[in-house]
Amino acid sequence: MDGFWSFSYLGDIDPDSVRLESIAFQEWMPVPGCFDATPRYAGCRGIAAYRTKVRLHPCGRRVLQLGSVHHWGSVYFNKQHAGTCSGGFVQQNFILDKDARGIGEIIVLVDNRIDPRRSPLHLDNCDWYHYGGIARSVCLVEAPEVSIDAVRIHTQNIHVPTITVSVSVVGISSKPIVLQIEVDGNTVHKESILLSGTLSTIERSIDVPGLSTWSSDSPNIHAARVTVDDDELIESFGIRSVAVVDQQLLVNGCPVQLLGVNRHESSIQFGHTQTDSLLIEDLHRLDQLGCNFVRTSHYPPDPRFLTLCDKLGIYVWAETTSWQQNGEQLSNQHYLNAQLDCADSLVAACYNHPSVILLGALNEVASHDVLCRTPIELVLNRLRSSDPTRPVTFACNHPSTCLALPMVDVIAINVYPGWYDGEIEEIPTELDRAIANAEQRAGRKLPVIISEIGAGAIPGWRDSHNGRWSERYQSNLLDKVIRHLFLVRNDCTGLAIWQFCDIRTTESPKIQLSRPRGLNNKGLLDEYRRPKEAFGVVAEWYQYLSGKVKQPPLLKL
Ligand code: ADA
Repeated sequence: MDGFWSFSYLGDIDPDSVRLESIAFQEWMPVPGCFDATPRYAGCRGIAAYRTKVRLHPCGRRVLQLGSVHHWGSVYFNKQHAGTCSGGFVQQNFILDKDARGIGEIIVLVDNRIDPRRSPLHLDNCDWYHYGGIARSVCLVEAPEVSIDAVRIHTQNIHVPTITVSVSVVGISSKPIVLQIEVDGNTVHKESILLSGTLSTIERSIDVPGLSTWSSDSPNIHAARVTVDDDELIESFGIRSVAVVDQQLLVNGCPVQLLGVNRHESSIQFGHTQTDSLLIEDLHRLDQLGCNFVRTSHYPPDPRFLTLCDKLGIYVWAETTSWQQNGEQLSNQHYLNAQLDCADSLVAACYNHPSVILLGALNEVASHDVLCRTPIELVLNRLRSSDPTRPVTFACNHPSTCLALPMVDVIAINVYPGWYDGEIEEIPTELDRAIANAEQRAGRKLPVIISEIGAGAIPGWRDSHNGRWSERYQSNLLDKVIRHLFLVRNDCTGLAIWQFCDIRTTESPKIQLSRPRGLNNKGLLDEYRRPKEAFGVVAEWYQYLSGKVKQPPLLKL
């Protein structure tokens, strides 16, 4: 369904007041795309209407899959309301009338306003621009009455190897259905099954001898083709295990060292929509940096990015949508329900991607506030119960007072010594202090990731003082951080520098006043993905630490 849809910007109105037949669709807008990333609608916040038409085919089940609506949407099929969605960054499915024939009309009303009632996960002080639109692809699925809703595959044992395949089947049938599973073209399982209800989950453990494992160094991907009678679904997967043992994060039983960055899905030209070209450009930049790790901050990532990380062997920390909620916000039931739904959607989006080795949530929430303790526990346990195959964590910026660190599988600390407070010379002491405090609060030794650290640099600002906002200050700070973590301490599991590239930030004055140009300027690249001085410094370090070059960077005087 991707392409140019009819479009009309309706403005700051109540969506319930919209009369579909009165909308004059006189413009065109791309889907996927963010309408407020275009010059004409830059900065606009209100209701936008998208419309497309599609030839319908006879089917037993018709589902509209919206890849990501930002950040509230209301869907109509042939003028009949099909449902609403909110939050963005995750796929939303709408069951449409399967008996409709001929040409079908789909209208999506999209609201990019910040509205805690309709879209509780978005707050106007979150430090990224909340673009609006239909930011990821749209598909119309027309399937048989008995069809496959989802296939989940995880590694039960890397040594045989053995996989567990879980097939969700919708629809009822009076006669047995035939389930068949092929891996890389070879049939590995076939059976007849009598379905027990309108939604059945069939789980089978299957030995697949000879399949090669997935890791960052050898990112082997396999294809599973699952058929149920006339329906089929193909899913890629990898054979790999993830575990925490003492202070180490193990992939396939081997300790990993994570050399990474935080990456927003945001570009100054396309908003949250990532073209194929942008994804490949960013992955080339990650390769130039020598990165083997990306934290997809601060919301569920585009599955297309995960597919590329699977293929290229880049480890991923994926997390729910969240940013510095306080105790009152986090303990609000409406917000918590939205956060738990987001956790379920995150698990569904990441499940078959071997690159995702960590699940996160609740970035920098007020974890020192007793009001946050139970909500954090509920969300982390929801992630664990939905996906027991991956460790869970959250990025904590209260390492000395956090009440939730005993709940994580991996300690992750956001800390900005030398930027928000103190000077570069104090970084080693401050890092050691933060790590010691977090370990004390966690009550046990765990793998430690510095999940955010960095400095702002205005592109091109080179000044003899080499002070804050200069490119030199940023590269000096990061040099000090990496030298201390990996040469002096050499006991950290990983580092995710904040951040990959400069991005537009929220228009909230509270944030804007500390964000020159209206951007978060802590990128190693500018907003057009052009390298700053620090990009080269980090690349020298990561290439050395990953063994690609023999000599460490020279000490900065
Ligand atoms: C926090 C937050 C990031 C960003 C960063 C900064 O750590 O998690 O999203 O806002 O601060 O740039 O200050």
